[in-house]
Amino acid sequence: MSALRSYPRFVTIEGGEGAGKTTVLRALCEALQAGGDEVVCTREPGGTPLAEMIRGLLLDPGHAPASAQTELLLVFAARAQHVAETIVPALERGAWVISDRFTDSSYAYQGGGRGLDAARIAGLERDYVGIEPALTLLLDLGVAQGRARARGRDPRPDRIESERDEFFERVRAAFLQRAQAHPARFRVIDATRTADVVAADAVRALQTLRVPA
Ligand code: T5A
Repeated sequence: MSALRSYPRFVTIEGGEGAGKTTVLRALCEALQAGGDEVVCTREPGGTPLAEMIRGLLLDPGHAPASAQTELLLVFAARAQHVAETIVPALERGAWVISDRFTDSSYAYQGGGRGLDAARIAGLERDYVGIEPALTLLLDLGVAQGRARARGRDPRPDRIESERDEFFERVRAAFLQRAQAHPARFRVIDATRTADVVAADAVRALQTLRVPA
């Protein structure tokens, strides 16, 4: 049995660079708000003032290179604050929480990308996070296509975006492995299609969730 508490209104969006997560986040939040539900739309690293400051440290190209361990601890420091200050209070009052990235990103980037041991990440998840989403939408597309989209949005790469293609191939493989290992929680969405089609798929997946009234 999982040591993590699963909340039925907690949904995460995952994927590599430029996969379209922000675009899907907007579509899900609008769909829930149109139904009159309270929804907290958030992101990682970030989602609180302190966690957004940690995001700045993590992504600032001027801080390269951080050791893989430092990077892991920083993403979990930001996540611990995000969970305590934003996510759990919202879920406890019955709101939806939709997060652009969560712990699966650490398994993919720090585990797959940087090569850190998944057991170590699982220990931090158990000790400092303690919760998991009911639904994770993994937007999957090739590395070259994703990087081209991300560059189209902002041509200046941040510290992690400056990594080589091989790094992002390992990230993608790790995400797909996570999806395979947790089939009840994950839906893999083909993100090569147009933004509208991808968003519609994501909204349909959300509608399959069983939530208490
Ligand atoms: N990180 C994060 C870790 O290493 N460990 C962790 O534990 C966590 C939580 C920041 C970085 O932090 C790392 C991973 C990241 O490197 P981020 O801000 O989520 O995370 O970084 P990105 O993945 O770089 O976010 P992007 O904003 O680049 O990508 P999105 O959100 O996936 O894509 P989006 O929606 O902004 O779209 C990008 C562009 O493509 C277009 C959009 O209009 C936009 O211009 N687009 C499409 N075009 C064609 N077809 C579609 N279907 C499209 N969907 C969007």
